[in-house]
Amino acid sequence: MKNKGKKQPASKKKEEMAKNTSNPEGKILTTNQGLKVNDTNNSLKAGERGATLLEDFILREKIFHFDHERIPERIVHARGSGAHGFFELYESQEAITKAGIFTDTSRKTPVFVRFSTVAGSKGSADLARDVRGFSTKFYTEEGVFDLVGNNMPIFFIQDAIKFPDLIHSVKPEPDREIPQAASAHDTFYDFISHATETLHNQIWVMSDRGIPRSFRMMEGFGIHTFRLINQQGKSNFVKFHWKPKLGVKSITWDEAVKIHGADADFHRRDLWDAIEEGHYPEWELGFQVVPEEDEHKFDFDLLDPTKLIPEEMVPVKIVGKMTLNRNPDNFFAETEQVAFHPGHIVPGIDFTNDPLLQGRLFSYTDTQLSRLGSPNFNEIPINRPINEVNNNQRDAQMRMTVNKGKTAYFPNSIGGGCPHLAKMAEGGFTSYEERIDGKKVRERSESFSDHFSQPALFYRSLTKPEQNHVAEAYSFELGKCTYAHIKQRMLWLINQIDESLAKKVSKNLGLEIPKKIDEPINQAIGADADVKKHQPGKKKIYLDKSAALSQTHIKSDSIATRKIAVLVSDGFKESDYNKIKKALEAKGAMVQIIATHGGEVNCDKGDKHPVKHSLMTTESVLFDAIYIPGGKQSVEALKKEAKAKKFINEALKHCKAIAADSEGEELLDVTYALDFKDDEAICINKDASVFINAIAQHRNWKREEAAKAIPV
Ligand code: HDE
Repeated sequence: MKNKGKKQPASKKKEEMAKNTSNPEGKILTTNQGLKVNDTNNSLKAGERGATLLEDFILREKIFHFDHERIPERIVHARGSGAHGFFELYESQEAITKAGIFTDTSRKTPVFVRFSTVAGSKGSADLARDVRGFSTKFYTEEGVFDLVGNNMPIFFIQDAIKFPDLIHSVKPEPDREIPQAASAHDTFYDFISHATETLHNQIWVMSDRGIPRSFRMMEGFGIHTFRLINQQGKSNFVKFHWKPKLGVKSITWDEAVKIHGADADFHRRDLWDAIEEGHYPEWELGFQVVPEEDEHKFDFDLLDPTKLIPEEMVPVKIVGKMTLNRNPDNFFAETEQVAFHPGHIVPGIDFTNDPLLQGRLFSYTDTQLSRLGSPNFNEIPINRPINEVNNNQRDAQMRMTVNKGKTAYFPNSIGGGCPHLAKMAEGGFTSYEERIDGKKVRERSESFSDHFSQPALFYRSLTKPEQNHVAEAYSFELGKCTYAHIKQRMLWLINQIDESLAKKVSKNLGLEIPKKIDEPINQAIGADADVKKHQPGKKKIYLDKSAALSQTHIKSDSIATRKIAVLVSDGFKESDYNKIKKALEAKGAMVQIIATHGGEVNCDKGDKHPVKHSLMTTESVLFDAIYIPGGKQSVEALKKEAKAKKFINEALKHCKAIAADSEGEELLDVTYALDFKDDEAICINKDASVFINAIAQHRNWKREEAAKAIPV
């Protein structure tokens, strides 16, 4: 691995954590009390075959610690993967914010990022159709700033008080604890269909965004409108965006289902391997800035987290770049114990009254008490800021800091008044002075009531293949529901978003789209009132299409880190292989030999090449493209292997690029590829550049309809 042993750039956070980092190299085994141990395999017994003695403190300590190794998993976003890196600013943004990370271009701010799925447990598979969490901890000179976002720019609900209901509905059904990490079940759609504000986020989850190819190929969004405050105290509204350098790429549902079995850790492995290989993923940070005076100029409310600001209305201004370049040393200590909080902000950034954000400000500290067990979770190395912490908070379980002195209160004279208050010139934080004038009410603003315009805009903005995937996703998810009235209610709602979409889904479900929904139960529980308030009459078209909503919008010609399977057996033509390998690796792709057997495989020149996987131990869905070099003997052996043909047929069905040279073509001729010879991503005896271009396109969706007939 290229990155192994490679000296990492200095990071203040790495240095700061070093005092808690332990390396066993050359060390003697001890107990937790520092006692050197000379036998950790045999307990203390009364005679060789005798009973174990209670006295054995070494045994007791080892088992005691083991018994308590687990902590509660996160109630949401339990399954995740993290990495370290840094953020660099392109140009000072001092006109709109005084935050040091956004004004000082000389800084290289350390970051720790955790990506996650939402619904599944800690051990669930990575490829669930779900929202992905995208949380970034910036260790700034002025304290920790957490940007706790998702890979979709909007959220399901408008008010934090509905969050427990949303999550209870999507989690496994409580009587049978089924299904794991899946939204395709009755309780979720029961909830969704009665809370129409969810429909926007829901249609994003049904799109390709719900099953990313890689964490490295996802956008990230802060979702809520935040504030940026400049040195003069002026506030502007802002939405945060992360744009991946590798473009936004997804996989198909059929692949996801198969990857679940072939490699449940697909995303985690992908991130880890890319960083180990030195292919550091990068994202650019962008701001969508809205001056305060423009707050009410939109057809939607900026405080409503179920709405995005189309990039055509407010462009995203790119301000800097984040690079992830270091894997954690210890998953538990870092990725599991990291505690994010949207309330961790620094001077120059502030909140708005978005009622979802306001509720989150309570939840994220509270949850750490049950998860990490103590209000001292901020002292855990991964959570510590790189600047000093001084205050009068004391004690509690697992306190690490040894505070000196007599005073733990303010104001004091005995302790010289310390720690003293920060003056504004010293970077003291003050909240933005927002004028608030209103009645105390338990209500939702009328300006939050349009639930259909933006899901409709999203669907209109997708390309045809993307739209088809949405229809298929709804058909699958609703097809898994067992209550007809829930499916019908969903059909009725989808019809309000887009009639052509509803027609496709209704055909697949074998159910009519209802003209109206009239269920006595909904009247009884008051749910109808909510839906009736949001009839399609409210649908507005303030923009025909927003190009940025289609994930084809962020272009990337890079094939860096794409995995290419080279199918061979003994006797393969080395000159074909070398030519393609050289060209692909020059562009950063990962080329792996998949052979009819493990160990080493002989080429036609007699040289031995190491086999990455035998056909038995891997699957087509784990690769982005396939190459078959010539060599009569090799191709004849592959033709006899059913798995080799399945490998090709699956890649074909999933619209991937396939290339073959010389006799390699004969293998394609015994697969369904024979019917796709004119396909632009099937490259037979073509220059490597044609294959590279086909891989960069990610998928040839033009093949999709015809490829559906391939029975794999
Ligand atoms: Fe979270 N969310 N959330 N959430 N969330 C948590 O905090 C919560 C919301 C998000 O990698 C929990 O430390 C409430 C929106 C991410 O460690 C918890 C509401 C967005 C992560 C919590 C929301 C998110 C979490 C569970 C409704 C996108 C993973 C563990 C008001 C902007 C962080 C934890 C990580 C985690 C509560 C809504 C993103 C329980 C009450 C909106 C990426 O505190």
